[in-house]
Amino acid sequence: MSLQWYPGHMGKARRELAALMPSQDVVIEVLDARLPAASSNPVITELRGDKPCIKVLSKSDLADPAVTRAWLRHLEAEPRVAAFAASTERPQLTRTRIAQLCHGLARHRGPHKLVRALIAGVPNAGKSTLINTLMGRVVAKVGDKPAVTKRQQAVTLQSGMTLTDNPGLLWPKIEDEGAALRLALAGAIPDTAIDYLTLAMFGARFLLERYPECLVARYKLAATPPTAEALLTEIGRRRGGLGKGGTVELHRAAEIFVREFRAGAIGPISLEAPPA
Ligand SMILES: Nc1nc2c(ncn2[C@@H]2O[C@H](COP(=O)(O)OP(=O)(O)OP(=O)(O)O)[C@@H](O)[C@H]2O)c(=O)[nH]1
Ligand SMILES: [Mg+2]
Repeated sequence: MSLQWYPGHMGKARRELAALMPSQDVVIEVLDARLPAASSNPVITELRGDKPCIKVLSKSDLADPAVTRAWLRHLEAEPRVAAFAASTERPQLTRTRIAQLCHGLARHRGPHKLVRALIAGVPNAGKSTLINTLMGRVVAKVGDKPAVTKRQQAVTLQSGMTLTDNPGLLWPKIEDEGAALRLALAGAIPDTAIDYLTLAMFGARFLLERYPECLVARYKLAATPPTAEALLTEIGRRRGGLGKGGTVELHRAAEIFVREFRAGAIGPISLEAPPA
């Protein structure tokens, strides 16, 4: 299975990003902390070239802290890359660290030059939220679905630094099935492009293997269910995923599971670990 979701505005967004890139000092690539590899966009890597980059692991409150620490070490080892785990729970820390990292990475511009940075990443990663956090007020529309931002938006921080928000960008064909499913499970691909049952079966299998204790606690299970289907059946029973006659409708249980995963209700979970 490969996944294709490349609406018209994304081709335009790619061209606008390419046009903006030469004038920028720093690229802030926003990755989803739960899936830093799958949410790393090869188009952005290519357009960036060897420009300095801050890889922001956003939504780190939703990810497994130990895995996030391992990702930070892994990403920091890349040349001209600084990495930072951000969460809306700690806005002041985000403002301070991003300012420090931008000035450190753009040192070559000289001490009195104002830094220009662009923010890019896959849809729904938290780019516009980051720009609002850095501005200290709402300047960009955010929303819990992909493709909320449809055009570039430049703002100037109090420090004089300029920041440009960009629409979420994917690439025309996501060949890696696991990566496509992780992106969709995290909400980077709209729910119309892939069905809940496929997503939930994938997510349930992964969680049963890696985070069974989170499932047992969240759904008050007596024991770890033996299969993904058994887990969804249990969730359906407990969360009102029942159809006529009281039988569990798996697709309803699947939607409940996907929504609870996205909201972080099952626990802080990472879908990917860095290579050993
Ligand atoms: N839990 C949590 N949610 C976050 C965080 N940052 C952003 N979000 C949520 O993630 C969703 C997407 O945020 P946006 O800032 O709109 O994402 P975006 O990358 O600009 O998305 P597009 O413009 O659609 O590409 C929103 O519901 C935010 O509230 C965070 O640190 N923690
Ligand atoms: Mg946005």
